[in-house]
Amino acid sequence: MSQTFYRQHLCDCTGAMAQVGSSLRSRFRGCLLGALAGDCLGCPYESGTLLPKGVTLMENVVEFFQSFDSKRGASKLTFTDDTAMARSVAESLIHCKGKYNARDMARRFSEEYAREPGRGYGANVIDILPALGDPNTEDIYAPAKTQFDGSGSYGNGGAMRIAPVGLCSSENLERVIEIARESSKLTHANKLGYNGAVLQACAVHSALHSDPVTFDTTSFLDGLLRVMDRVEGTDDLYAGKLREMKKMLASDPSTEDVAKKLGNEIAAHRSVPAAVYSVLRCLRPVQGIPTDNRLERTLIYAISLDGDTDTIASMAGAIAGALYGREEVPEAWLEALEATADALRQADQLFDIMQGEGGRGDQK
Ligand code: F2R
Ligand code: MG
Ligand code: MG
Repeated sequence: MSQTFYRQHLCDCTGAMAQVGSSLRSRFRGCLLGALAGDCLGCPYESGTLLPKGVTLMENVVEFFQSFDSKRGASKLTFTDDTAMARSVAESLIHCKGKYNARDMARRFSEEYAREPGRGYGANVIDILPALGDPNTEDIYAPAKTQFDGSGSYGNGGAMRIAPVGLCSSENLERVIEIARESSKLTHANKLGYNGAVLQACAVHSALHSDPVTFDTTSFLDGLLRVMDRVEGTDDLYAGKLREMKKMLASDPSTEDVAKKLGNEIAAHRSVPAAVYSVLRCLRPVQGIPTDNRLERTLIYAISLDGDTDTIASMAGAIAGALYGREEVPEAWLEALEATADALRQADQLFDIMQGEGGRGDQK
């Protein structure tokens, strides 16, 4: 099933697979560094920004990116819950040799939160994180099902942390979908929440195995559409947004209109599509963003959508980093951001595990 499914649903739509070992390692690094950078650089804008009169948000973000290097000095730009949880996902996958172990991952979420509760976690998820580390919790998926009177959270907390799952199978997309869905359900039992994570993980996975030179936007979106049509069944929420994106990429609306159409909020269905769109729009130059670096352009654009800036930029950074690789990450970021060494280590360990499985990573 695995390779056939992959080829039918994604690979044949996204150009030749990236087969070269060193370049694939670079993409693993680019993915985790891109996610970290989006979180750290988007964080100062998450709670809204008081803009000087006559200055647009995009102008302000461009200025921030151009000047943070010289302004930072010794203090690092810190990460938030997005990275705190993504690091736990990565660490669990590494510890379990690329396999998903629900209890191990849940315990890591809980311990990470207990260690540093002030990383800006979602207001409701914190109610269940302690139970995820309690060995007396019989059904590890049960706490999430109690959220919001039993409807479960549709926050973007499942999607914001899912990038390592997109890296964890070389050809088996079915496995990526399953781990994304199941691991999100540890905290997000609402289908909008976990399906957002599925879309984000598949976008990372597809970008990882696409050739940035021959990248075809329509094929990339068609691949994701096939997945989401199947995953969502009769719902047409994420699939509908992907279809809408095709039209938007042709008409090129303002960032304000993109935020209205695709969202920029804390809900998964109002933020994951905006992240995917940011990557695709920034394949080509954007008026007002004066950089040739496509990863940097993507983060500036994603933050300029306003709203849940750390999370939308982090998700966009993960996808763009997987596509462009470590080479697109400015050296200044490595100096300025917290925990870049951890991101590099985790990327390398995940890469080595996937290579150790003969590049298959197929077994559960
Ligand atoms: N929490 C934040 N930002 C708030 C400001 C942080 C501030 N800077 C600080 O430092 O304190 N950001 C982080 O939260 C988002 C991820 O949230 P997650 O993990 O999904 O949490 P939760 O609690 O499950 O959901 C978040 C909110 O979504 C609404 N919601 C979810 N499901 C709902 C449902 N079924 N019905 C109604 N509302 C629902 C609620 O308002 C939840 O509190 C990321 O942005 C991350 O950066
Ligand atoms: Mg955050
Ligand atoms: Mg956020």
